[in-house]
Amino acid sequence: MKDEIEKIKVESTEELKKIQDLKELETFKVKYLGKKGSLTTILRGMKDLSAEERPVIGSLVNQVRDLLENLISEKEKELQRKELERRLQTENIDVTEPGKRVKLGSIHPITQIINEVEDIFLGMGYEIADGPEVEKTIYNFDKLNTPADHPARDVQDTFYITDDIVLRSQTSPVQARVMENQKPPIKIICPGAVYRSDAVDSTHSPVFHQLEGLVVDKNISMADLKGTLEIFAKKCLGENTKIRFRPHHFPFTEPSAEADVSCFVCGGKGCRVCKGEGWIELLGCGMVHPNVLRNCNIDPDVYSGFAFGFGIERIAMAKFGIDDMRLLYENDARFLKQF
Ligand code: 2NL
Repeated sequence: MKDEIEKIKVESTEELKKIQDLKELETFKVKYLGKKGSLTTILRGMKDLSAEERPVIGSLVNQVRDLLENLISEKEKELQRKELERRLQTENIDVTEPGKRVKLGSIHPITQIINEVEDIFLGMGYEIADGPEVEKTIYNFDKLNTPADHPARDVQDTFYITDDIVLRSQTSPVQARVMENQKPPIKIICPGAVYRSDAVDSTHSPVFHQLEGLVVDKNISMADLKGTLEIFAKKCLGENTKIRFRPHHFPFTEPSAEADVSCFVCGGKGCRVCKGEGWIELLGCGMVHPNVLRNCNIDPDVYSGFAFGFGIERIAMAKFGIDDMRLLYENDARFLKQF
């Protein structure tokens, strides 16, 4: 049995020298020291030895096992070092290689129009106001002089969350909130997403964008409204743009009007963009209804105001010559990068 152990010692140390990688080393470990390994088998066979032989053989096996364990651990460190060196040599990164160019996106046409209109009104001393898109009916309708039986409140047109919470159908509730919380003078614009229960087609989307403006102060008149919107139209669509006002009705303004601008493509002669009319409908506007002022704790005998509102998509489509609104929401880079 001594010879057998000696043989295992010589053979295994020779074999270990030839091992090249960690996987081979693991196989080696199992072969000699594993549950069914040759040294373990010898230890198991010791029960058949005499009482004199047993301690001698036992200590011999232990010596060889200790030796192998030490050699294996050294070999393991050596192989790990070699593996690290190999990886450091092969996995090096050429930091001088040019990087992959990240494609730059472009500003969405809707955002471009919002930015442009914001700049025009900021230049006239307006502030930008923001508010919730999930809104109480009292702000979306009641305070804006749109009573419970008004057709605009129909569930057919508005997305109701509960009986008294809706997805805002206009940005005016933001203005009602500002009037409640701030004393005049008020000069604000409110851009943002609004929601209406419309079927999708080339000119309708259940989510679109509006920009409304509001001025409240002492002695604000229809002349201020007309002057302001004329300057806006010229700055937005070109200095030669003319503007005209037609009587209209909105529940939150009195009097109310719609404003058209001379076609910025043909200058008024009539073309495809203005459908031969020479004029393009731009926005709705009017003098803030006294009931609206009162509902927002502003005394209509002291203060007056004007307000206006328009759809951003309509302006973007007219300005960029886009004939289908759906293109604005599909996020197709081939379309968007043209603007
Ligand atoms: C349109 C017309 C309009 C307003 C919006 C407004 C807001 C307050 C008080 C009074 Cl808080 N008026 N906003 C007024 C007239 C017209 O929008 O066609 N929008 C797309």
